Amino acid sequence: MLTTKDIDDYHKQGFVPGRPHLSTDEAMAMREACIRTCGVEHKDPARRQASNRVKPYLLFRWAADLVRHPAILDSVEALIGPNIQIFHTTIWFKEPKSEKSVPWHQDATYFGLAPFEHVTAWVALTPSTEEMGCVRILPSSHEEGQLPHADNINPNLMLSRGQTVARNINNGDAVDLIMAPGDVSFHHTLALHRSGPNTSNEPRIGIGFSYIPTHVRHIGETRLSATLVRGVDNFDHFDPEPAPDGDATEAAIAAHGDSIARFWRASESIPEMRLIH
Ligand SMILES: O=C(O)CCC(=O)C(=O)O
Repeated sequence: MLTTKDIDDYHKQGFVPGRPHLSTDEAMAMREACIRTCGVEHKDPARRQASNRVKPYLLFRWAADLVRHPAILDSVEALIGPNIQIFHTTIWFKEPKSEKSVPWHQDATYFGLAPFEHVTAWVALTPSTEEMGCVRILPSSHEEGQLPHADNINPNLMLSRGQTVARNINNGDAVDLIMAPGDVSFHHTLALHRSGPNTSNEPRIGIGFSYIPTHVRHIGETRLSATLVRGVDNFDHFDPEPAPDGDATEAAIAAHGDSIARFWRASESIPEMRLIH
């Protein structure tokens, strides 16, 4: 799926723009399943993210299949090697005419992972254009290392405290990742990115899959869980997670609840991770 140039560009620029990975029919089916199961938020007032939009691959069969999609994993393997775990997942759901946006940030700020080898695969289930608030990325920003972030309280920012990188960014230097349904883009965990409001009459839905090589570990004291999706795990840094045996079955709800509770516990013990992403 990725060319040699794409792989070189990922290492030099910190991202690969959208490339087709799912057929139109697959993207349509995934979009319908996503709206059916996650269109309505299951909101815990104490949390910013609706629980069904975090790690849905533990709750719903469609998401479990999507994180294991062979074409996506082939591209991830080309970027981070053959032994791959999925560590986290967020559904980025922007309603039509939504003011919601995401400020400039680095994913690494929120995860507490070392070394910095995590890649986010962003899967478009709808078109994602500038008008719809597509992801915008700053080339080569991953080479600056972990940067400090500051809070910016604003309910329309999709990160919990609107945490924004404490650095001026010239928007003119950034690149819009314009995507069609079924396209997947890839960004490095230190790449600075943001997204604007959805000014269109259509929803904009993308899912960020956080993949890590099995040697990457979590630096906090809480033992977290992850799912091996390709290769072997010779490190045992995470507890294995069960794949859902159906949609939101009792067992799936229990496994999902356990995984996200650990993630939230960890996020409270590491200052950066309090700002769950
Ligand atoms: O989908 C968006 O608008 C933001 C995505 C994002 O920040 C991410 O995938 O890390």
